[in-house]
Amino acid sequence: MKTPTILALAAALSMVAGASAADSASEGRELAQLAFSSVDQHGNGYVNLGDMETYRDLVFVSMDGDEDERITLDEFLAWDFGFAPLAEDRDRFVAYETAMKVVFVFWDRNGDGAVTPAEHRHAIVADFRRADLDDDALLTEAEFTNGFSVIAALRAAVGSDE
Ligand SMILES: [Ca+2]
Ligand SMILES: [Ca+2]
Ligand SMILES: [Ca+2]
Repeated sequence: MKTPTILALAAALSMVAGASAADSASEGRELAQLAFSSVDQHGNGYVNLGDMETYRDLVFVSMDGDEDERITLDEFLAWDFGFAPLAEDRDRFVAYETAMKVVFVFWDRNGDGAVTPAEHRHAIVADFRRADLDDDALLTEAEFTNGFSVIAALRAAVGSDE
């Protein structure tokens, strides 16, 4: 009875592994699209700076575990855009964490080891403008998923090239 059970388990595991390998190429992109739909609360396919600020404020509050209006590196690393499990699956966790630290250093403009709401807002507005390729003050899903710095950095770190 043991052998069939082990074989069945092995077959089941390889099916799971096969499925996750097939999915993983597009997972980074899907996470980016998911992030976009969270920002695009009206579901109309683009976001403006107001949508971004609403979302940014929610994200800031959810990252700020001790509610002191400052995001420390630990608080930032504890927060997950959804990329951490993907990074682990792909043995890219070091690259992922490095990307997160780089983002944090950019956000922490005065280098005091914490990101304030003003620093966070400044960074997100700058990222928005950089991603807005046609300069119409709106980000389409493509502009966001390909050009928004945090998302682009995390996608690159986990090896999502699509
Ligand atoms: Ca805090
Ligand atoms: Ca700071
Ligand atoms: Ca645009």
